[in-house]
Amino acid sequence: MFELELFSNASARPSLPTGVTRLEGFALEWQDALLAALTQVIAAAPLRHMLTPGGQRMSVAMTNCGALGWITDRRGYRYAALDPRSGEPWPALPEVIRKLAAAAGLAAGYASFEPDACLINCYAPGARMSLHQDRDEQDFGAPIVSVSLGLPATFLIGGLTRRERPLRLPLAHGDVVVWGGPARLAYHGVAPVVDGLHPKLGRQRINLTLRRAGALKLNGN
Ligand code: MD3
Ligand code: FE
Repeated sequence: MFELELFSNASARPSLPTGVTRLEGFALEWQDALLAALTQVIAAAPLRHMLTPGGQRMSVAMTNCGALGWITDRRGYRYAALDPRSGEPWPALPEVIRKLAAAAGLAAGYASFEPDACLINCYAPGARMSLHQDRDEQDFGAPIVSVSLGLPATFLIGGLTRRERPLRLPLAHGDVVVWGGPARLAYHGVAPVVDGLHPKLGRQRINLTLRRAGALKLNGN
């Protein structure tokens, strides 16, 4: 009758930093079109393990679609219009990814999110991404949208300095997270992916990171 709700849904849920919006299962209704589009992109621009500027091979395999692709090699981190592996432009941003990004942006309060870069990160069991900031983009006013597919993962969300102890945010297949405003430059990472078998993706996790990397468009140009 008068039970205290010690663990109501609201209080059991770790509160997210301002500017972080989690959209649970948001991508599920797009998943088949999304996976078909990814298969095509990866056929044209295969996943590869890039080198950090320090010469370490990244445990995450990557490729890109969209006008700009994020790359790293001995010369540094940057965006490039051409895939260095082929010398060709990255595959175009598939319509389903553009629509998903815009819908997720809208759901998080961003009226017109139009990404020009989609980084595709592929994690095998054990792969991880250490704490870092995303700061290779030209306009930090635009949000970042990330889409998690396949094996579950745990995002590590720190503060604006490396010092802050990161919060752990578990994510499942189909979850979308929008990072903007005061969270845009937060340190973040991905804990080592735990082995498992996803019904559609098998032993892997794929994350799409959608960003506005180039200058923001004015008046639709
Ligand atoms: C942005 N990738 O590629 S974004 C990356 O799961 C990257 O592969 C993540 O970080 C991944 O640079 C998905 C996760 C993320 C988490 C916290 C953030 C992005 C953030 C905080 C501020 C800005
Ligand atoms: Fe990042």
